Amino acid sequence: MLKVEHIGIAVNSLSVSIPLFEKLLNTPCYKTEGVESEQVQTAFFQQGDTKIELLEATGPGSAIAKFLDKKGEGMHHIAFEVADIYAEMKRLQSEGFVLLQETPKKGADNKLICFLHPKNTNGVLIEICQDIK
Ligand code: CMX
Repeated sequence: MLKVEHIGIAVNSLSVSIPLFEKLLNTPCYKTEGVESEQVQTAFFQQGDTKIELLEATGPGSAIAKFLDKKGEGMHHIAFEVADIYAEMKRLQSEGFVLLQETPKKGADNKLICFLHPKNTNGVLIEICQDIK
């Protein structure tokens, strides 16, 4: 793993949380982007070498909607940047981690992504991601 690429935070409303995080981090939101396949709308903040991603559900089938229903707003996942997502998925699988995708899928911010099931990672949802070149 190269670094923490971003930390994902589930929120009820981006229109409330974007100004909140702009004040908190003292930096503007540099991008909002919808990911239709995940039924989420995202907002990004650069913070040094890493990012904060706010996630709002856009449909009841969204993993974020389910998370908010069950746990409420809060930290949703940690994403690690990797150099070769295919090699890293193979390595993690061989170490016994449960991958939630068989092949990487397209995520927000021009990334290929794959999630690991939180049951096998001490209750923390982990994403690995790689820039699409
Ligand atoms: N962090 C930690 N635990 C989580 C979690 C999260 N983000 N989301 C769910 N869980 C836990 C649940 O609390 C539950 O635990 P218990 O069995 O102890 O109750 C368990 O995982 C199963 O969860 P569930 O509510 O029954 O939900 P599902 O099994 O339907 O889905 C998960 C859970 C992680 C497999 C699913 O949310 C998923 O596939 N996530 C990956 C995709 C995703 O999160 N997309 C949104 C972000 C997209 C983006 O960043 O662009």
